[in-house]
Amino acid sequence: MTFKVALLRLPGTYADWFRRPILGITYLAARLGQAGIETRIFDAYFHGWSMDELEQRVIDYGPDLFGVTAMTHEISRAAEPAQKIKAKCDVPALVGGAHVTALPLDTLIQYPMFDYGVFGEGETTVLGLVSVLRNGPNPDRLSAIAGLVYRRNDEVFRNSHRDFLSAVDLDDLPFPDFSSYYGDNPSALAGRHQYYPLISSRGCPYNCAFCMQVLGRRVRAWSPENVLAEIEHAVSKYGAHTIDFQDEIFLADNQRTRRILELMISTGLNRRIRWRGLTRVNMVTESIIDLAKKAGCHHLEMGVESGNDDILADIGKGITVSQVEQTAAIIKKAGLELVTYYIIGHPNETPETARQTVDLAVRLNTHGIAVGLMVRTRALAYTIWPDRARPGTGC
Ligand code: B12
Repeated sequence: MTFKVALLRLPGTYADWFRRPILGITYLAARLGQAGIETRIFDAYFHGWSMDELEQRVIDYGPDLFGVTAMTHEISRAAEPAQKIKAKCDVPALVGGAHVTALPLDTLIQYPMFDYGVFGEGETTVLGLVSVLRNGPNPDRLSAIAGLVYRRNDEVFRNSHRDFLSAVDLDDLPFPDFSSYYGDNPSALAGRHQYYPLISSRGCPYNCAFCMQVLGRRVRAWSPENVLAEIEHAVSKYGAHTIDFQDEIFLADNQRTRRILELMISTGLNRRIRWRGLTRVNMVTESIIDLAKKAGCHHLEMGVESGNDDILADIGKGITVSQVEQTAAIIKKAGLELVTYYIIGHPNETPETARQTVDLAVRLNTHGIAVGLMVRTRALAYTIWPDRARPGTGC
């Protein structure tokens, strides 16, 4: 029996800020497709569709199950297509991503149009759900799917947390499926401002108070060989010339990163592609920057968060202003573009500390900056991650 799944991303809230695919649903599409389940991504943000257009396209596709990806700032808007599509197609609605991961039970209680929610990594959970739904939603079988929250007779149930995929599991995953974005166009990513998003590890070992760790604190990484194979795939399938590493921390002076960079150099990949990615102030050395540059790096981004050492200590960032200045100097001296991120509105922030942050940004004079405004909610991410000492929901 055929079973069709639609995966949705909502229209953007800020015009054209980031019209690029997102990895979460492309991994789900790849995993479902590998299991022979017809899956299509409907990314309204990427295609510039309105909410009405998104809903109509999904209704025309006629899925047996549809799922929406949502961060916290998107969750209330995610309810709208869920309600409308259900009314037309009478099929179950699923929600996944950062918000339901932070608040699995609350999300389903607050948004009754969702029948199911997936918290944490979704690949195995969604496959389990589809295999149950194909034969009718048997409550006993649903309760056995780790990482699932579901509704039965007006009650909401949350199953146990699913273990994160191991490094071996990651290497077994198919490459993300971008076919709903690029079809088979071999020059889809050949345009000047295009790049291929690639994640080479999941998780972050740090414990910054403002950050939500959707993918946990234990870092699990694809093998360097697999990372190189994915880059070759991006080049041959879509004509990619720039790789955007979306790991929470990609560039660090450690053995695995060095191996990836050395492979890029020894295979000559560094002459065919360039790459950009995130790093961390305390993980940069001159030697890793030299190697990164040789391996084709042209642009790095890093979180600075504040220009005040007491605030940096309070938020558990584990860096100081003087370290920030040293690291920025190393990266800029190597001739790489550097973008720095800041937050205004930390707990205990005063006009004076905010001013110190502005002054630091001016002093560093980086290629670009991004400034987040702290928003506090009642949500506590540590309700799910028992190893988390401090609460946070993301900035
Ligand atoms: C790369 C990235 C970006 C990129 C790309 C955006 C994107 N949406 O991918 C950029 C730089 C543009 C970005 C921007 C923003 N981001 Co951002 N970003 C990330 C980052 C570092 C990695 C995301 C990623 O690719 N993960 C890899 C994939 C494989 O994992 P995943 O997305 O979590 O998906 C898995 C599961 O969540 C689940 N899943 C996801 N969707 C669905 C859907 C269904 C139906 C199902 C079943 C399962 C499922 O299954 C997936 C596979 O296992 C995360 C940090 C993190 N670790 O999550 C922050 C993060 C997601 N971003 C965050 C925020 C706040 C933002 C901004 C709002 C910041 C701002 N103030 O402007 C903007 C929003 C832009 C927008 N409108 O899309 C927060 C979200 C917090 C929250 N509670 O919602 C995070 C968690 C950062 C943080 N630690 O605080 N971001």
